Amino acid sequence: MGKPKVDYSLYLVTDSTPAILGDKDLAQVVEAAVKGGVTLVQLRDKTSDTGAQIAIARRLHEVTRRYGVPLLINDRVDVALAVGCEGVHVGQDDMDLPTARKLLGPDAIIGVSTGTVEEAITAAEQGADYLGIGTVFSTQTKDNTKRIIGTAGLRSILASLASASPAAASVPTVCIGGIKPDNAQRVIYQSATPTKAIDGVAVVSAIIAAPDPEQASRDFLTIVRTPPAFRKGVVSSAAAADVDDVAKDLVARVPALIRAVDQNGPLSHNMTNLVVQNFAANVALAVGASPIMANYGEEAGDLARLGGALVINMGTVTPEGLQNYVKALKAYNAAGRPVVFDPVGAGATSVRRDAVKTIMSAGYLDIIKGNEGEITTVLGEAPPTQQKGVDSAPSALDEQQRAAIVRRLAARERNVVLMTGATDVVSDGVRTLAVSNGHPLLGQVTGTGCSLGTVISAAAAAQPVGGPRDLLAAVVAALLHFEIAAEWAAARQDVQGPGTFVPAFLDELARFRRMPAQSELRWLSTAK
Ligand code: 3NM
Ligand code: MG
Repeated sequence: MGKPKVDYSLYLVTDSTPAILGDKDLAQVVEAAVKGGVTLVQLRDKTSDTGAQIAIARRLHEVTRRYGVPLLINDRVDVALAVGCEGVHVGQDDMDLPTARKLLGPDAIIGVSTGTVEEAITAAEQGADYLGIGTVFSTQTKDNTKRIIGTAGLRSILASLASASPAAASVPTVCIGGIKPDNAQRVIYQSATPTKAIDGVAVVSAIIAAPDPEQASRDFLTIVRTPPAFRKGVVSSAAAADVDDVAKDLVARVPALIRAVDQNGPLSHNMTNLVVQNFAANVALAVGASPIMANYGEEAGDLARLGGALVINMGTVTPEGLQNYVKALKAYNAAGRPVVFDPVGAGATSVRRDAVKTIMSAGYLDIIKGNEGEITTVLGEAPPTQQKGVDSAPSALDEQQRAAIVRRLAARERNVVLMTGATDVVSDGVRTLAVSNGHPLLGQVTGTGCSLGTVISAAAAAQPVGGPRDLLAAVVAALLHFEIAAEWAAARQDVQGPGTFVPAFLDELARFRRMPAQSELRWLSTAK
């Protein structure tokens, strides 16, 4: 006999409550799901009497055996023994793993629910065959969930397992809780550490409550086995290179990236605040992009197919606006087009902190840009100074601390993060660099920071669809275009202050985008 080799890719956990199963027959739903490609099934029934559980378990086992898929029983070791199925899944409050192992023997598959690093390492070292890690997102399906860990929590548990011991490093893992077709790829991608990734996803309602469980399973399996559209063609940096080499390499590519915006005229779709719509649209035009200021989420599906990029700027967030951001974010993720998130005033109010959480659990944000307080808030730590408004406060951190925050957030989200300030810090979690271009006049005109998000979206959108795309390089190009144009504008004779600066800045942005030769871009070495 021996232990069967298990494929954890798509793990179906059952639920027989009317709210989820409806009036369907559970055995028929499971058969449809297994036909559709579910690779593992767990009978989870928290209410039925023992006799009824054994009866349904026998019916399910008859189905799963025919398709060569293992059947596990939630919690009930006695039911698993009675039907002779492949194993059990135990929670932290159920029978302990060593006892279950003693009763079921070495060949049984025994999985354990874990929600913390300690629980995960303990279960792995006690010989769990796999770990269920959750709860990832809030879910209606389980009423007593202990904690919502998000993709960041999932990633930190995987990272701890990877370094704890050989048993912990090699234990297969699945994640559970609110996993749906529209978030599974992002969860798999964002939770992966360099040495450990989840082996599959466990779902209840996405399949059991689906009108056609066979089709739902088939579609879900395809999704789980396909890399996300939003990472298509994106180059990833394997290891931190010498910072001078990184800067040199990025700077060398800046002229071509600026010209790409000029030549391609990419769409920059802005869902931005009421204050900056006009200015941001003018900045987009000045750098050669094609702006659309469209705040209605229903439009985003069509707009995402036009090959541009989206800016979500929550500067004047409202409940309706938040729903629109979420719709647009999902549409751009599905189309594989970049999203720039500007968490304006993130630390200022509880509404904004909640908005950040809602947006970040709704989709993948390719690029996050903000000032020191905003980026620190997004990382989930108290901002260094209480923010009074949406404008930048003076820096409370030194450059090393700022770089550490940016690098940590980018590594956690597996994206690109830019923290603006007198010195800007940008990182993809591996490559991190500081840029000290810019001019104080930028701080005296409203909407400049927000319009930088627009320029970044244009640079991100101008990268070739099939790749190679380097979003860190796009951010650096946009930042240098923006800040050096500001320096040139401020240096002009006709610029006397913030009023005359604005038209000069637009002119210099437009002039800069046509400056072709590498030799004219020597000043770019100011990036370090
Ligand atoms: N266990 P859905 S969450 C059964 O966190 C279960 O351990 C969880 O249902 C845990 O896929 C959960 O419908 C319910 O969100 C998952
Ligand atoms: Mg349990």
